[in-house]
Amino acid sequence: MKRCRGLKFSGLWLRPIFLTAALIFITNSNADIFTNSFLVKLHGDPEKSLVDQVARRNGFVNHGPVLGSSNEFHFVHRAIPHARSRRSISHTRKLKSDPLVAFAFQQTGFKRVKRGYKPLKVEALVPNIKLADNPTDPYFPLQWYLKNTGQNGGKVKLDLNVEAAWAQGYTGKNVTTAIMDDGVDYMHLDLKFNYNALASYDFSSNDQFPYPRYTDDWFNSHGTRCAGEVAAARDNGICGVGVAYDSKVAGIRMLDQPYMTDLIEANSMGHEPNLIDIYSASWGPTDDGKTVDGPRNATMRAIVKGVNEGRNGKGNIYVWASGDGGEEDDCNCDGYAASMWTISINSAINDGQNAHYDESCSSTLASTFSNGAKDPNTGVATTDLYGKCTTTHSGTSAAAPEAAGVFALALEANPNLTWRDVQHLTVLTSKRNSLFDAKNRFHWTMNGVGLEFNHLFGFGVLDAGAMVALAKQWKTVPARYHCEGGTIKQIKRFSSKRSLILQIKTNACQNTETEVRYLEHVQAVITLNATRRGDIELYLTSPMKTRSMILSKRVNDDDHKDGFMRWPFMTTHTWGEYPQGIWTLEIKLNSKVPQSGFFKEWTLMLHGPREPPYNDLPVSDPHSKLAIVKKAHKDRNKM
Ligand SMILES: *[C@@H]1O[C@H](CO)[C@@H](O)[C@H](O)[C@H]1NC(C)=O
Ligand SMILES: *[C@@H]1O[C@H](CO)[C@@H](O)[C@H](O)[C@H]1NC(C)=O
Ligand SMILES: *[C@@H]1O[C@H](CO)[C@@H](O)[C@H](O)[C@H]1NC(C)=O
Ligand SMILES: *[C@@H]1O[C@H](CO)[C@@H](O)[C@H](O)[C@H]1NC(C)=O
Ligand SMILES: [Ca+2]
Ligand SMILES: [Ca+2]
Ligand SMILES: [Ca+2]
Repeated sequence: MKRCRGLKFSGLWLRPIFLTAALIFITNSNADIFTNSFLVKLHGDPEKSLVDQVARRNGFVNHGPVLGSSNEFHFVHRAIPHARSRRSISHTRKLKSDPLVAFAFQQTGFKRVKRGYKPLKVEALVPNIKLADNPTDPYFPLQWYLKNTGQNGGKVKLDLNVEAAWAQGYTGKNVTTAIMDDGVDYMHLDLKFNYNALASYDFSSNDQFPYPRYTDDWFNSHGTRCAGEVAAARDNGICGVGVAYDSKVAGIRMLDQPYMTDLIEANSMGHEPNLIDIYSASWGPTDDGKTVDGPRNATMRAIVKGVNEGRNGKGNIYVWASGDGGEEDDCNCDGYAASMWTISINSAINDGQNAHYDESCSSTLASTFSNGAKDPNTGVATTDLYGKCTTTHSGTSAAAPEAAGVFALALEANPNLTWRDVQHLTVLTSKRNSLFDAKNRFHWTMNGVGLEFNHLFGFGVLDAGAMVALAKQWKTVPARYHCEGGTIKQIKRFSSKRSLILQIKTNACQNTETEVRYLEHVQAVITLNATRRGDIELYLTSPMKTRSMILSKRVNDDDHKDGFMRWPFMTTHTWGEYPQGIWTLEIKLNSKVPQSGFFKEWTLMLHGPREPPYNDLPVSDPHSKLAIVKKAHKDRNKM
């Protein structure tokens, strides 16, 4: 953890406790695979020719610096198999004995899966409906997520409201979204002219050309489909149109090798952070409902660096698909989706229900649209491999790029937006519309400052028209602080008969340098174990009485050893609330058979500004969320 103290989070130095919490992840099931990639640190600031020489004389190839570092490099050994079950001790030892090598660390391999891939037939269907002011692209009428006219049983106007953004003149100009995936067919005539080659790279095979690898079943069509949703060209007679059809897409190919490594993820998420504005990821740890996994060391450093330094200091926007594990999984067990630095996006289908594969969790910020209705023509229409089009792109995979497209429109409307501004805009302009839980478990609830949220959908569906309008007049939110609100460290037993209720009373670092008065994200960093991890349910209640389910029951998770080790459960539901007072954590074991467990530690981390965030923003609509929250903040300050 030696880099920890040196990490800068949003312009502020953090206490080690939080860093430890955020950086350590349980990596049990992944410890058995070793790859042929090594992280190698050299002494001093060696020139490239010297680095190459060190690599060569030890039998390696130098794949370049890690995160732009001057002394950390990615070495690959061609003679070691890509994946094996033992460490290559002799190769590591040889490297370490080189006088120029400070340390060498062989990368473990783990699984990262695409969200929503199913091998699907390509459609030849070309409808010839044309509407006056609509894009003339043949698939546009099938893009109900852009304009829902009730086609195929959908709900009229339940869409991203992009036309209202286009009408204001915003189409994504000069904004680049990177699709971190299995490649992008950049020869596709609907993508070719919006392809940003300079910002693209292939980390799966280390070259400049992230072209998808051919397979008979079109397995590697995922990235191309995502790219089309963001930036397919308008009025060219080909396929449909992207949300931000004048924006650029970069291809970052990084999912197509036998195992994922920390270095591939880190290099991808840190690639060209001043050329790339938005990174879209539609993959993550396996959605099997029993995995607890997240970004490793270098990847975590890449995200933090992107958020603090990317986009010339305004911060990169990382958009994440919340996961396809359905009811059986909880996206707070996915450290990428649950991170404060990613915007995780869930999906609704064309009539407003959640999709059956949707995961729920309290860290989801908002939703867009995907497939799942009975009518098979209600998938996501977009570009496909080799010049084709599809109508059946699917999963939360399809939802994340739609959000990336909407954020591209907002960044064109106001290039000054920081990564936090984009999250605030998302909270303030997303709509409940007619989104609902098909199973009637999760209801829309008002938080302490009048913001409506739903455990499945976050603050609702993105509204591009409203977002660009507010983006245009936006004033950057005040500085963010990180306050450790309190810690309970004590071993306490709980069981299926007896829940455990813990409370932390906090003044939110009042009268210190890190005082937080208006919440953004809240984390409960928790260590505990149980005889069955999947039966644990956790609830966090704020001083303003907003109750977040920070962990739901996961029926497949039968872990009985690891539990959670300083796991940062995150909630967005208390956004805008005042953090002072009593926070309550409720630990339940929801099981018919007797189970028990031990609580060990809970640290409450509060994040947000000290100054009221929307003071300088004019209110035009008294019923807007902005008006409601501003009034709540004002009333509070009178108290
Ligand atoms: C992260 O990497 C640094 C070196 O780059 C190392 O010193 C530290 O121990 C690592 N932390 C973890 C949690 O593995
Ligand atoms: C386009 O974006 C780049 C950074 O991504 C910026 O440096 C440049 O000024 C922008 N150009 C225009 C015309 O806005
Ligand atoms: C962006 O910031 C610059 C410099 O602070 C300012 O001049 C400009 O008006 C801002 N643009 C918008 C759209 O807010
Ligand atoms: C959980 O932790 C307690 C206290 O450290 C330990 O005694 C117990 O064996 C652990 N239980 C499980 C199921 O691992
Ligand atoms: Ca390639
Ligand atoms: Ca087109
Ligand atoms: Ca998941």
